[in-house]
Amino acid sequence: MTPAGPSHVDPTDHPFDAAAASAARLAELTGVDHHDVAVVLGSGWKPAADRMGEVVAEIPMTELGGFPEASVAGHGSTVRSIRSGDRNVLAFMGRVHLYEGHHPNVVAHGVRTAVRAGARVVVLTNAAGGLRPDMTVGQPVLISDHINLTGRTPLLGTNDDRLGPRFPDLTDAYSPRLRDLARTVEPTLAEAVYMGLLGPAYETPAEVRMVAALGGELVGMSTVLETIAAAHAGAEVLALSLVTNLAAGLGQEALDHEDVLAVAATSAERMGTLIADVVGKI
Ligand code: 8IG
Repeated sequence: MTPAGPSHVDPTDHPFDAAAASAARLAELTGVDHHDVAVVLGSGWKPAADRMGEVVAEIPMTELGGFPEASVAGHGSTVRSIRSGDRNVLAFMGRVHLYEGHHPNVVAHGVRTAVRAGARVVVLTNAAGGLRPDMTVGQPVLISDHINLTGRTPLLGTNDDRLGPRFPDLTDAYSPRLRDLARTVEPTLAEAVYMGLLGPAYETPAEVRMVAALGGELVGMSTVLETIAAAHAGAEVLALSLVTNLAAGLGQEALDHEDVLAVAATSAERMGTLIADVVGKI
């Protein structure tokens, strides 16, 4: 589980220095000296990257240092530098999850790298299970807040003040300004509270009832640590979930990752347009 890469700075113990090294390497490899907006594309959102503008450079994430080698051979994630209007967008075509066994600082490394590269806005996307009765499969939902039930945080350990404060305020972690802006693109966008769990098993029906009792409206296995890292660093976050299934016990069928991917593929075009339009207005 040791993150590999040319920077040889390990985000686990040195998150700031690792992010600074990766940001420097990013500038070197892309020829783009700063990025304004970062977008993390989760399951089903990758086609969105093709609609955000002109691809200036695309490189394997492992080239930046601090990112783990791909767990599936030949499926290493890349990062794109995209010119969108007068802005430079850094699009991560995939992410690192806690359930893969990585340290929270490795999960947060992409966001921290983007912030070091200049990004003041971080757009996080994911696929999630929906709990609310009005939610339908294939629907995009804005995350208004989260409950971090992973039991982890990228702020664990001695705080490095260069990253952010010891005790960051998360009240407006999911930027009200950016949520309003997203609704100017798509006025029908619903909002929900996302509960982040470790995974990788989907919940039991009893756990889904627990999530609902605690105020969770979406369930997923990503995003919350990235949001904490971004907010800690003073960046604004916009987060979007694609509801790819109803949470366990609420739908008719057993949960299957293939179905999740199929829903995501069907929604890709709409999600791509949505995210591209939002990024264009940021
Ligand atoms: I896609 O139902 C997707 N990711 N925890 N539960 C959790 N994560 C998910 C789910 C789900 N669907």
